[in-house]
Amino acid sequence: PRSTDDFVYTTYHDLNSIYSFTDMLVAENSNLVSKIVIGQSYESRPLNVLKFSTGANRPGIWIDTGIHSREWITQASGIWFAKKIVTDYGRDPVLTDILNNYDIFLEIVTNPDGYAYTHSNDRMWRKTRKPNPGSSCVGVDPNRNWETGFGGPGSSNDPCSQTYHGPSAHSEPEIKAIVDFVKSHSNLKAFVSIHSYSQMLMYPYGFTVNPAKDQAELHELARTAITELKSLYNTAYTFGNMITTIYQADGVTADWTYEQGIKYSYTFELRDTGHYGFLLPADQILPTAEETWLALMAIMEHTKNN
Ligand code: ING
Ligand code: ZN
Repeated sequence: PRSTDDFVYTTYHDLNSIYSFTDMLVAENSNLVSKIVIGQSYESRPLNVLKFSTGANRPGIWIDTGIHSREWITQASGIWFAKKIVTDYGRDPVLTDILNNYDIFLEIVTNPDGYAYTHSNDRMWRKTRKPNPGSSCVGVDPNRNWETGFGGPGSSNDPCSQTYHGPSAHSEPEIKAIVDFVKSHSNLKAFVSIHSYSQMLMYPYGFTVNPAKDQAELHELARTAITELKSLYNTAYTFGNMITTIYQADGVTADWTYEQGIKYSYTFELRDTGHYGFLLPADQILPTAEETWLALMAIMEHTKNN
């Protein structure tokens, strides 16, 4: 494709194709979108974040997809969200109002080494691709590598486990780059990390059963968001705090971002509930992205109004 209008949103794309999509989107919309490189992956790939901004010194909303590389519906949805934002700005009054007050940051390929590996070697690769000294097993679970609850029982000490937490908190360059970005930005108001699959919308905590101090508000906003999502194609989501909705998970993204003071810290698990699992057919990309966008809009609108 020579423009993002020609780009095919209804198939899965490899890493280079996503990088070229990103560059085209920035070139076509340079007044609205820029590319920030927040760091490099272990294998030296750029960690690209799209910044959608219409003015200086705005608070921010963060969205990431693809932190687990095999969850292909999430990167595909992220691509569609990026195009949706540039299409709707100036047309959809709610999104326009959001972008006139907030910057949106979108990291589409949060684990690029893993994503490349899902194309070249192993479609089911989840973790990073950093070797583990003393083990023949490669990689750390990037959703167990965060400082909050790091090393707890909802993660593994075993480098061969899919939930290996890594040698220390923020040991993975892909995570450290986000940590540094969040701290230096210091004014993010919402942080949404997108996974698949299970059709869930969750808020902190994953590491403790103690309720988050904003639990009541986070719960009601989650209910609103999944009601919006369901209105499009009748897709049913469950919602609640992570530890009761899915299971105890220690060192996860949303617990750390919440503890940094980002009240609207959420994690999605997109389609489906297990029939196709990570191998969701490409004909579900468009409906999944569209319905998820409605939930994201509900979260962003609430963030703007609070
Ligand atoms: N599942 C998530 C995992 O990392 C999760 C579930 C997400 C737990 C967020 C806690 C917080 O285990 C997948 N599919 O990645
Ligand atoms: Zn995941």
